[in-house]
Amino acid sequence: MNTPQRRPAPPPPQTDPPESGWLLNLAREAGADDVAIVSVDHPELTAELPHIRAALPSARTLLTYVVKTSRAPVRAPQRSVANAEFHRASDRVDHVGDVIVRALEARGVAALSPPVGFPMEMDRFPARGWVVSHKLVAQAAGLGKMGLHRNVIHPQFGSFVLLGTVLIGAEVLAELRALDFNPCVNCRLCVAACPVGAIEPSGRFDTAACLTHNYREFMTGFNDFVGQITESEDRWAYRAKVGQAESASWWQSLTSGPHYKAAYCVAACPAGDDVIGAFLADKKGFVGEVVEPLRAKAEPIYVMPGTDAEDHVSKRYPHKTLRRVEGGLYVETVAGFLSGAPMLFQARRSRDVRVKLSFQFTGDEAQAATITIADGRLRVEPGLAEDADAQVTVDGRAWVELLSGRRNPIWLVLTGALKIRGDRAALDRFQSCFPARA
Ligand code: B12
Ligand code: SF4
Repeated sequence: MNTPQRRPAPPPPQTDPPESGWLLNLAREAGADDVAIVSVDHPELTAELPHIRAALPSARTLLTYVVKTSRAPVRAPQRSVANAEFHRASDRVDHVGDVIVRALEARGVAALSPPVGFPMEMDRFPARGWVVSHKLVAQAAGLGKMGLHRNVIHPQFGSFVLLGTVLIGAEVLAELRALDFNPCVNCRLCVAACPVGAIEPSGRFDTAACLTHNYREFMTGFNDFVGQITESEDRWAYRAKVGQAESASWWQSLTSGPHYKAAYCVAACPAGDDVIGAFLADKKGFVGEVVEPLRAKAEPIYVMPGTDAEDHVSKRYPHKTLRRVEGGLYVETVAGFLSGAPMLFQARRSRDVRVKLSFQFTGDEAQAATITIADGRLRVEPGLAEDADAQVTVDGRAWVELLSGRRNPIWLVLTGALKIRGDRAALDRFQSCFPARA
């Protein structure tokens, strides 16, 4: 019998530290429209560093780059056109990352490029699922700055860019680029264009509203869609809820890449040297040509009932079809309730509400916390407050099940599983600040 020949072990990789010029050229040749280098130790990246290190413990340097999206398709009211452009650009971002990672590995340098957006770390969902925040890295490296709409605006290409990052396990010496102005011109066209009112002139961003509509056919909407299917007695009940066009749209999303329902904030943005000319030459004409077709489009808009987004669509877009749905961000733990509350809080509806509630959770997730709502803001603090309007003592699991509609509040009170000490109406005031169930 032949004994297999043992192959000699390969020699250890020769580490050949990359020079910045070589790396920047490589990224450009692979398709990046702009690129910069920043150290993982940059002070603006302190909070990102543990996430960077969790992905690549040896990471010392970050290469950050932008890939342009073409303006006309992103601005097209036809979602298929805009989405195809986003998917093509995402593929180009991934391609640049792949070329760089392979070239670095050939030089014996460990590197990886986290995905452009999706797939993400869904076992962590609904908490942070992204590996590295491309926006924060791009900003730290001077590639652009976040505008009012929270996207990074490149000084030349404006909002029409997607971002990528490569984590590199070697020191790369490069001069840090500085961008000493924000290209956002504060025109507020993003505020006017967003169908769910997610962008507020104050700079507050309503993540839950954007997720519910724009990401209807992504992870959050899918959670609710599964519920719509399983809760339908038969096909007629399903069709009454979902309808033919929506079912077909799901099929498209699942087979040819998920469909964003809007990127109107990006489409409307006139910032950036290459973009701003048309806006400066004729502001009214620009709005008529770019923003109005998006505002005028008759289309379904997905909102959670009892939200600022629902009010916004009813008031501003009576010609669009309001679709009241569950947001798909389910609270499954006490920790999830406390961290998710700021995202689900309805700031505009709650402008006049003042309430301070202390919670004593018992059971597996025993802990105390106080939530204060005043002046349209919500604050979560650990511990009980003596001056709270009421104190709720409840088993953590029962509370989470109550929020998801699985438990009846009256039953919980009658059985003593939920006790309220103080102003009982405080709980109703508190609840009015969050979405209702669909
Ligand atoms: C999470 C996420 C979202 C979330 C939250 C958006 C947000 N403002 O952060 C949602 C689903 C709403 C979203 C929507 C969109 N996104 Co997005 N998204 C991301 C992701 C994965 C991380 C963003 C991030 O760094 N957030 C953290 C900090 C830096 O953001 P922030 O604005 O300061 O903070 C807000 C959020 O963090 C949010 N928040 C707080 N806690 C939590 C917890 C969770 C679980 C979530 C979801 C959000 C959230 O509230 C904060 C206050 O506004 C990146 C990809 C990546 N890996 O980096 C793409 C990314 C930011 N998205 C992008 C795009 C293009 C979009 C859309 C236009 C999608 C589309 N095609 O229709 C919209 C635009 C919405 C908007 N105006 O911001 C691009 C932006 C490119 C650019 N020029 O900046 C990125 C960089 C993808 C890429 N590789 O290019 N996105
Ligand atoms: S649309 Fe106007 S306000 Fe909004 S981000 Fe762009 S430049 Fe800033």
